[in-house]
Amino acid sequence: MIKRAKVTVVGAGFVGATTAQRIVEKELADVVLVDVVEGLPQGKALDMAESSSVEQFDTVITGANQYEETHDSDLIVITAGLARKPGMSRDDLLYKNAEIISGIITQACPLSPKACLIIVTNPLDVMTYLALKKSRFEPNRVLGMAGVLDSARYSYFLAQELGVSPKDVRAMVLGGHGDSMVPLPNHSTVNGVPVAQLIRPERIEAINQRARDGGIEIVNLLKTGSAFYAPSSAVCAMVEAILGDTGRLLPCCAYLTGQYGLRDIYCGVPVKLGSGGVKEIVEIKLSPAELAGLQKSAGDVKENVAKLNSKQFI
Ligand code: TXD
Repeated sequence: MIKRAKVTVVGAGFVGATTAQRIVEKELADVVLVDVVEGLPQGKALDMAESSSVEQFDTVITGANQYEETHDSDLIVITAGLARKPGMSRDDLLYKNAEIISGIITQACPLSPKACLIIVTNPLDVMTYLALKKSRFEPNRVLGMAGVLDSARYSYFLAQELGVSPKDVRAMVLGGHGDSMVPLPNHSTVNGVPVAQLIRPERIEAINQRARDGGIEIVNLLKTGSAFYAPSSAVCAMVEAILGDTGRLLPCCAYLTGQYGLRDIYCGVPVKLGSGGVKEIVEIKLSPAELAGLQKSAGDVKENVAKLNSKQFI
């Protein structure tokens, strides 16, 4: 019998539960959904399982408050933590979520020593760095989700501007998952046609800014939480690429060892994803302004890493 892949999703909140739902409905893997709140992961898992005959999947989903059941996972997705409220920056979440991530890594990683980790919790890039240090896994197995989401938002806004199908838009956003993220109109196309040939520069700049503010736009609308439909789609795309060893080239938060002039830091860059996580960090040619934007964004991440260092988290 072929062994089915196993994914642990930590955090049964909006992002975690929706991610779990997408994974089981696509039959990518069996899922263990973990949360500290008693009954929450069990209830959501049972509810999803009860949809299986209607949705036609036979992947198994279970819920747990502890980690025993998660042993030998191929992939661990961490979405646990606090989400932003209006007026909160991603950095406001820093210390609280650092505590949560450290605890989860210490419990989950020894039980699944070969797993890949996908971190989703904000502030994303610094939480991914913390996960690397706490897990002591090889850097290619520890990555963060942000670029797929930021690029998906950017693609949607470009599609709306042009009145074309989002299916035809391929757009890329690099850098940290924060206000200094770097949309790349020069590497964004509509079925191969560069967007710069289709949209005036001032409009492109306005769309770039909307992409940078994409997260807060949703926070301000929802008022009590942050985005989860597009984020869970983005996580699921990464899970599918890793488990299926597809080699998809996606922007992910990856550990840099000199690429783009950056070292010992996590930042959003294009990577080839497959079994074992990051197969290759792809260095694309950036304009001096784009490269400066990427380096500034990585500098912001470094500042947060330094804050965690000063409080002995790392
Ligand atoms: O692009 C991205 N990376 C992001 C990141 C896109 C969207 C959301 N992003 C961040 O994900 C967001 O800022 C938060 O830091 C996380 C989770 O967002 P979500 O919207 O799912 O938050 P919820 O609904 O509050 O869910 C969090 C759950 C909740 O059920 C808690 O009980 C649980 O996390 N939690 C824990 N589970 C397990 N273990 C521990 N220690 C724990 N602490 C809280």
